[in-house]
Amino acid sequence: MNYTQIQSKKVSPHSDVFHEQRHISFCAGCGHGSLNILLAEIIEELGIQTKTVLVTGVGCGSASGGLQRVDIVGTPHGRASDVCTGVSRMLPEKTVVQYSGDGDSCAIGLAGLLHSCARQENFIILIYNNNVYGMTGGQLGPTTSEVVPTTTFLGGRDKDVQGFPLDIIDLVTPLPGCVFAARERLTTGKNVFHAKKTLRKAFDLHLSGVRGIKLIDFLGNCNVNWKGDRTFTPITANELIDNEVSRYFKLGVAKQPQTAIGGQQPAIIS
Ligand SMILES: Cc1ncc(C[n+]2csc(CCOP(=O)(O)OP(=O)(O)O)c2C)c(N)n1
Ligand code: SF4
Ligand SMILES: [Mg+2]
Repeated sequence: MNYTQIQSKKVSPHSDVFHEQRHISFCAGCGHGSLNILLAEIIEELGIQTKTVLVTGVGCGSASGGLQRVDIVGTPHGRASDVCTGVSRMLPEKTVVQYSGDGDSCAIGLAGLLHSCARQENFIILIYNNNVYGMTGGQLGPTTSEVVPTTTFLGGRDKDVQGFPLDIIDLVTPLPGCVFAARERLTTGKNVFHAKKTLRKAFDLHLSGVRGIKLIDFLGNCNVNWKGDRTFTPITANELIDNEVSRYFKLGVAKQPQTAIGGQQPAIIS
């Protein structure tokens, strides 16, 4: 089948892949919900429900395992890329998808993620980047930007004390085994639809047989735990992403096969 010929539908919560009846543990207005709906829709559109394996990290996004009607593997905190490596090597016919928070993937799980790129493993990585450790209460982490208040550093990152935020796209882009790297934001309806198109690109590339890591970093809010010297509603939290957080984390497609660094083209799986 030529997967790229399948049309992308509008974003809606009605997908057979999405367990609408399940209890959803995400806070109201959290972008984890939007990302799960996008993921379910794309799996449904591509007809890959029975061949998808969703590998969840530890964080608020772990709940995704209860929302998607696909095979699920839960992992210890920070080990999702390593488990994806094992699953995708043992079951190469499956579409393996890592779903992690920024803490899970860019702090405790950073080494596993980077080595997966270096080895040119063959799976898709989705990062929900809310700039904090959301599930444990909103502590500052390596991806916290200066504008996001945290419960441990009330005014957010002070670069004179904590240095600079880590940009995962900058880290993976030079690695030839990472064949697709992009950043999106889950804020307005328009931006969520844009994010869906990029997510679809990553899946299309994967299903067309291009081997390597396809990674998307999704900027999203943690509206309840972004609280330090100020607090937020879902709307003002999303405005902070659009107006300020996205100044620290550049949006858009940073890498795709035509732009592979050093002329090293990714291997094609027949
Ligand atoms: C080895 C280990 N260390 C720490 C924790 C505690 N812990 C659970 S979730 C979490 C952070 C999750 O943050 P993130 O990955 O950014 O996801 P979010 O909840 O923000 O979406 C931490 C530190 C743990 N479960 N296991
Ligand atoms: S704690 Fe934050 S990241 Fe977790 S579900 Fe609530 S708003 Fe989302
Ligand atoms: Mg987080």
